[in-house]
Amino acid sequence: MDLTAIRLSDFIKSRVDKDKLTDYQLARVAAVDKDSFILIGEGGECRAELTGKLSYTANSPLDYPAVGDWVYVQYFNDNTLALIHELIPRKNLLKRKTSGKAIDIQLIAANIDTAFIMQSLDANFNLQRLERYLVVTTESNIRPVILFSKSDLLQSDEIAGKLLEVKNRLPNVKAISFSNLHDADISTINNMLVKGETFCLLGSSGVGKTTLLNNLLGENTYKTRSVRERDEKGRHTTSRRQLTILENGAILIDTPGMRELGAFDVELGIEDTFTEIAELSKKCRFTDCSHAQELGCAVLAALENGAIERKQYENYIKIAKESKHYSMSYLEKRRKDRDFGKMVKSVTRMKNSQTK
Ligand SMILES: Nc1nc2c(ncn2[C@@H]2O[C@H](COP(=O)(O)OP(=O)(O)O)[C@@H](O)[C@H]2O)c(=O)[nH]1
Ligand SMILES: [Mg+2]
Ligand SMILES: [Zn+2]
Repeated sequence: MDLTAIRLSDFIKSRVDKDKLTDYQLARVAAVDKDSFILIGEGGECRAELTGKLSYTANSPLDYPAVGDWVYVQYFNDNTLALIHELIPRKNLLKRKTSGKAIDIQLIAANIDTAFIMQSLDANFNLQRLERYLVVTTESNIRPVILFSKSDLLQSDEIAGKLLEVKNRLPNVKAISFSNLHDADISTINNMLVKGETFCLLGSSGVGKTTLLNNLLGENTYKTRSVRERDEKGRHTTSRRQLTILENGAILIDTPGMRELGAFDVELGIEDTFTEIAELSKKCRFTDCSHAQELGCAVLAALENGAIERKQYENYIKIAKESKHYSMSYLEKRRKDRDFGKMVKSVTRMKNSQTK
């Protein structure tokens, strides 16, 4: 297979260490299932595992391969199994905080050019949640496009009203409505898929992401549902290919629905999404104004006189707080893990020196 088919973009090419290519080949991660991976590479598709060294030296979830990652691999058994030696530095990475109390990171996808942020126009429509997705994608330098699905369920004037609401609140983002039931809409989206780019589908579960992917795949290619395959022992494997090469050469990554999208350390994303508030905050009396209660706060003044929407302001405050909280707790946790690691190592050293 020609590697350009899996979009070895110039950006990634510039990060490949040519010396490593005497021992390793390049491949892209198409699916992740606990410790096992599916890769697409020159030899086509195959299962892969990590080398012991990679697992051993990894000291954060960020060091493990994600869907969309480019990796250095070695093939075995007639190219039916590969070992992943190393990650190629990422262009970007979408991640979220794992649900529950423990603060940890779950990787969503790497090396994305454009994100289709999907909401269905019925019960799922929510501007606050859109802003949250926008913060995270712009922070990662991913171009966001908003897709509102299930337009077949609403009257056209209702749809126009919702699109207007979005335009007022998020004037700089492209947003369209579509239905998975209408072929013309599917070809509109198909035309947005550029050869040579990696797109990903983001949004709550049930909004129609997988249906859209299947529609874009059309009749000529496999359907994602048929990916349930048997492993060598005849068991059904549950891992599903998440990265797909479309006929026109674009790459599309489907992601499982996300209940929480962690806004870790997303200062830039917040500024680029809440542009009005960011602009106003330059006029606050204090440069470190939190826009919560300070005197001379230009944001609070704009809120008072109705220049910014209260809902938008509240969402801004919420995401900004979370971002601070998660990045602090995450750093704290990492520091503790590291200290614990050091302690284990020094205890081991002590033991070793005692037994000598
Ligand atoms: N009415 C309507 N139903 C849709 C549309 N797109 C998807 N669905 C239905 O919504 C449900 C969830 O779709 P799915 O693609 O699995 O959503 P995902 O969880 O985002 O991948 C399925 O029952 C689909 O048939 C649409 O445009 N209109
Ligand atoms: Mg799905
Ligand atoms: Zn302020």
